[in-house]
Order: sequence, then C-alpha cells, then structure tokens
Amino acid sequence: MLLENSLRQAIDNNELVIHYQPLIDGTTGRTVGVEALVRWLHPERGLIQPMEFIPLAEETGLIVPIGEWVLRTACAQNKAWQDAGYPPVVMAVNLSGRQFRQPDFTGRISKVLAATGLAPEYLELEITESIALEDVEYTIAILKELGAMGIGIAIDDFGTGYSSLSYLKRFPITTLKIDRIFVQDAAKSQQDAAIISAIILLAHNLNLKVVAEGVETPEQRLLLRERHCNMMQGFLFSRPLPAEQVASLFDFCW
Ligand code: G
Ligand code: G
Ligand code: MN
Ligand code: NA
Repeated sequence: MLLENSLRQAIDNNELVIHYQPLIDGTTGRTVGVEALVRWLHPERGLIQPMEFIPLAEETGLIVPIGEWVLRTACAQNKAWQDAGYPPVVMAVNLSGRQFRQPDFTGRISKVLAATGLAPEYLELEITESIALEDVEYTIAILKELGAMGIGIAIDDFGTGYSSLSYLKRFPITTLKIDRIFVQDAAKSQQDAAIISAIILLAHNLNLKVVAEGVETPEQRLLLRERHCNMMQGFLFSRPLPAEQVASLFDFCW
C-alpha cells in the first residue's frame, strides 16, 4: 500500500513533527505541562493529522518505532527547554497499546531518560482505559515500575471507555484526563456538569490530579475552576504548536 510504504520511510526522511499543547494550572494560569502530539509532514500531501495515520501505524506495527521516536524527541525537547532556562514543564506523551506491551518496555523508557538527561518527574505517560484494561495484571506490574522510577501516569480520555472504577484503586496512576466530550457541553448541560464534578471529586479523593481536555470557552474554564480542576488544556489557551512557538508561552499567565 502506498501510504504504508511512505509511512515506513517517514521517520528516516524526517517527515514526522511534534506539536505541543500547553496544560494550564487551573489556579495560577501558568503552563505546567505540554502534551506531545505527532503530525506527519508529507512531501506531497502536506500536514497529515494523527487520526489519519495512527490507525494505519497501529495495524502495521509502525506505531512502535514512531512512538519511540516521539518519546525520545519529546524528552530531548523538554530537556533542551530546561537547559535554555525556561520554567520547567511536564512532558505528556501518548502511548499505544503495542508500545506499552513491548518486551522490556520500562527498560526502553529508562534508556530514553538516560540518553536525553530528562529527570523522570518531567515525563508523564498517557494510556487509555482500553489499553490499561486489556491485561490488568500486566498493567499493574508495569505501572508500578514506572511509578517507582518517578514517572507520572495519566489515564487519557477518561470516562469514554468501559470505566471500571474498581481499577482506579489498583492502578498506581497519578492523573485522570477528563475526555473533551464532557467538557464540550458542560456549561449548557447539567448532566455533563454533574459528570465533571463527579470525576473531579473521585480523582481528588483518590489523590489523583485531574486535567480537563478540550477547554474552548471562558464559561467552561470558570466552571472547571469552581470545581477545583487542577489543570486545563484546550483551544481557549492554545492549539498544539511547534516547539519554538510553544516555549514562548511558558512565561505567560492566562
Ligand atoms: O491533535 P490530535 O489530532 O493531535 O491527536 C489525535 C489523536 O492522536 C489523539 O487521540 C492522540 O492521543 C493521538 N496521538 C497523537 N500523537 C500521538 C503519539 O505520539 N502516539 C500515539 N499513540 N497517539 C498519538
Ligand atoms: O486523545 P488525546 O486526548 O490524546 O488527543 C488530544 C486531541 O484533542 C488532539 O487531537 C488535539 O488536537 C485535540 N484538542 C486539543 N484541544 C482541543 C480543543 O479545545 N477542542 C477540540 N475540539 N480538540 C482539541
Ligand atoms: Mn492524550
Ligand atoms: Na483525550
């Protein structure tokens, strides 16, 4: 297949780029993290969004080298910002199931940290509920190792999977990311606002931090702030941006 062959060469041809979206502290308005989001700068087709090539990458297994490239590049970028004197931020990196289940996964992560010189507390790995629940015992073992290394773990798209709440107390995670479908209508829908309130309370009672995704309006921000949501992410603050552009926001206060 044409796209598959060109995706195979995308890493070697330096066609992959990462855009970084700020995570804002709900109280101070400061950027406390960024999420790494990969894009493919195709020589003929232009900028291709991950929705259009991540599924193909998953099918073909190319997600493993792509994911490793993203992890290494994002960690190196974060260290470079710190070395340049920017206020430190946590780098959030999305993991695919295949990557998570790679042999010696935690060994690979520690090699990346050692090679880039990034301290583990400045890395947070995002996994979805479906990845985490595929093999619960494996997940617990891996998350324990990552936790012991000092790396943060976020459950991404929280509330959209088969949220079995019983796993929350068994998985040593640090953060819940409320899916943007709940944030979208929170200022208009009492049901969505109630779900958000419940997720924030749940997270806080479990000593987890909570991030709201897809914050687009001042009304949504206010509602989340009133409910003591720790962090927010969304177009209201910033779209995902190239490294050079996002770093200038680290000193900014929303
Ligand atoms: O901006 P957005 O279109 O960037 O991202 C769309 C989807 O692609 C999201 O679900 C996001 O989690 C996923 N995605 C973006 N970057 C990566 C990556 O590096 N690895 C994996 N596995 N998924 C990613
Ligand atoms: O699935 P995950 O949460 O990793 O993916 C993040 C996705 O959400 C990316 O595609 C990113 O571009 C997108 N995104 C980030 N902020 C907003 C927002 O405020 N509104 C919408 N609609 N999408 C957003
Ligand atoms: Mn994510
Ligand atoms: Na998400």
